[in-house]
Amino acid sequence: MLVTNKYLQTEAQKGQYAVGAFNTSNIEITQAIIEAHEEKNAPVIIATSTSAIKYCGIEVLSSVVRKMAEKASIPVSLHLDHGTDYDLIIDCVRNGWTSIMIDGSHASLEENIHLTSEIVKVCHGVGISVEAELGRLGGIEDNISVDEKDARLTDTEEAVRFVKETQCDTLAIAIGTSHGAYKFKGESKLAFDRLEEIKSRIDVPLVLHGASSVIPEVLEKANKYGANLGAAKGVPVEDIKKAISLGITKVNIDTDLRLAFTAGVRQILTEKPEVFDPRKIIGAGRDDIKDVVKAKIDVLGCANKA
Ligand code: PGH
Ligand code: CA
Ligand code: ZN
Repeated sequence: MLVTNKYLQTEAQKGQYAVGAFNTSNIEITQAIIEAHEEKNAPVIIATSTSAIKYCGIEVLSSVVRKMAEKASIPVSLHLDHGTDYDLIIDCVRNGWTSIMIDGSHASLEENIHLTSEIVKVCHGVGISVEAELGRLGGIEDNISVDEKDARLTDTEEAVRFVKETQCDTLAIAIGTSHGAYKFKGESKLAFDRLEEIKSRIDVPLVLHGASSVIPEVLEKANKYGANLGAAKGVPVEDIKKAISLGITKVNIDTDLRLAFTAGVRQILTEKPEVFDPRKIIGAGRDDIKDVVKAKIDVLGCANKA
């Protein structure tokens, strides 16, 4: 069943758990995400970046995710991750996305408010929910490098005004995470006090981007089979749990699936050099992604919430 992020996150807010937003860019990743959630009876957000849509073709990606979602025993949202291009957003609206993220986080506050309000008008007219972003994450964001010094936490007063004026359904905030596999040089350090402050002032459900944990066992396995991912470091599971306890209801995960896929594919290619059937190779990656997604569901607390 296809639903919106607003619906899933409102339910999550009531139940004090979070829904995962997992990025996909092909059939196998989508299968792994949906199968894991069906087995755990958990709701899910399938996230598609601009580059994933370009990689697959918008109609093909829409068909794959929507068809699997319609057949699934759980609620699924098809979500545009970090939408920045008006034409692409309209294309997603026309092609059956149920949720749109408008990322105006790189613009000034005034511009972000203007941009987000426009998208909210379009999307609300057709029953699509809108996630907006305020504040900046460091690291790589959909192939755009955000300078570390530009990374900036969400300002609470700005968030209050932003939500009121834009009427966005959910809000992504910056509390010290970043995209990619190299999030922290030393210890992880999230601004939980800022999250608490924002949560106490606004009612819309909150989103945490850059929430991959760079799971040590997965990293070890990838490296064992020849990967070179030296100082990769993510957000510890305990920090994710704490963020959820303080009001985060959507947790964005892409890097952890990429790492799992890499580990699985490297293992089969190393251990079974006689294999050359793409289904066996990619299928091994799919199996490893599915295991990681199932573990995530336990961290997020969304099992049996479908
Ligand atoms: C994310 C994913 N997508 O929008 O925020 O972040 O790189 O931590 O998986 P990660
Ligand atoms: Ca952004
Ligand atoms: Zn993100």
